Parts: sequence; structure tokens; C-alpha cells
Amino acid sequence: MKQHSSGFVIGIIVSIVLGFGIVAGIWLGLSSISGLGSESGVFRATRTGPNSATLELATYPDSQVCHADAGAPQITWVTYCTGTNGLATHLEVPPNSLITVVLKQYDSGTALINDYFAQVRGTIGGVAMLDGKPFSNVSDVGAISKNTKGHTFASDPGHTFTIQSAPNTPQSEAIFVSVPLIGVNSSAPANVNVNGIMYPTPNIISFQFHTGPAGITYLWHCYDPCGDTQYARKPPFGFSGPMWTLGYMAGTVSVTNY
Ligand SMILES: [Cu+2]
Repeated sequence: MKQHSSGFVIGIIVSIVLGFGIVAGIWLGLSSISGLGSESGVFRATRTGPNSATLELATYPDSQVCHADAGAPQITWVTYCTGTNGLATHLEVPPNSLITVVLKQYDSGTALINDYFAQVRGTIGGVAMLDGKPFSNVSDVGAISKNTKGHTFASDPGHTFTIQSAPNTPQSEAIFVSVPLIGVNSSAPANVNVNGIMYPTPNIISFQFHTGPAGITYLWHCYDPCGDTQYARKPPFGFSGPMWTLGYMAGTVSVTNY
């Protein structure tokens, strides 16, 4: 039998130990990611015709509705959920279609850091609807409130729903859609039961945008500093926690044939 040098043997042992270490590391990493909600099913917009679909979403001030098994502190994090109270991590929409997004916004308002996101951008007509009334900027909400009996609007958005293209997306396939999701008045009573948890009556926000060809994945994200309550949602803390975690305040939108 050929005699191996002790360095060779040590090398093999180190390789085996390192190999197990790397596998364990990946496994632990994946486990913690799934705990943070990024390992979730796909949620598809409901097709309503050959070139149209409706995407129903919701935003909550905590994670009890669609991350019910999340531990602390994630259970207290703000989050997006689907309209059916599932995870909204990976959204799918059909190609070359008019997508109608209908969103129930249950959270109160947080002042924006960047006024750019006060404007409705990239939607059909440059508008969104707030409880059935059109608006194009957060500053329109005061007038809507005056004309809405028993309104529950905050003067700030609770979140933004922003769809953006990954770097290097060809210009012809780039999408940018951003809508400030007007907050619920913080003094509104919690009078709506969702899965046994009481929330205020949500603001219903809807808007439409067009998709291009299939095979492109966009990012969705919130740009309102909602990510922290301990430090009053002030920057930089407001952009931490749920804001950088897939399935809470960020995810993907894929244009797919289905
Ligand atoms: Cu947010």
C-alpha cells in the first residue's frame, strides 16, 4: 500500500470537516431564511380575461396574519400578505396584460423620507384609487378626506407598493410602478376581524399597470421607513428588519405564462 504523507491525510480530514461545515452552513442559512418567510409559495394574479388579471394584496401592522409561526421579533414586523392571507413573497402576473392591483391597507401612516415616493408613478393614467376616489399624490388625501364621510385616512402612507426593474433590464422591458398606500388614521377603532385578530377598517387602494413579455422578474419593495417601531421608524432604523426581508416588505414579481 502506498504510503501517504501526513500532510495529505491532514488535508483530507480538513476537507471533510470543511465540507460538512459548508453543508451545515448552507442548511442553517436556508432554515433561517425559511423562518424569515422567503421560502414560500408563488401567488398568482387571478386571470380575468385573455389580457387582464387582478392581483389582491394586503398590508398589516404586524405579521400575525400571514407569518403566524414567525418568532420574536418577526411576529411584530409590518408585512405584506396576499389577499387570501398567504405569503406575498413571489408574485406572478401574466404577460402583455392589464394588471389591476387591489390592496387592503390596514396600517397607520409613517412619514416618507423621500418625497419622490409621495407621487403615484407608472400606473395607468398616473393615478391610484383610495376608497374609490382618484389620487396622484399623498397631498391629494386631505381633499379626499374632506369629501369622505367618516374617513379613516392618515396624512402619510403606511407603505409604498413599488415595482422596479433589476439592474441591466433592457429599457423596453423596464417597469417602474410606485403607489403610496395611504395609512389608516391611527385613532381608528380596530373593528375588523382577520383570522381572529382585530384591525381597523382597511383603506382600499387600487391601480392598474401593463406588463410586457414573459420571462422577466421584477422586484417589489416598500420605500416608506416602516421597518422599526423601537426607534420611531426614523432612518436608518426604519429601513431595517422587515424592509430588507423577502416576504415582509420586499419580494419579486415575475411575468409568467400561466
Ligand atoms: Cu412598508
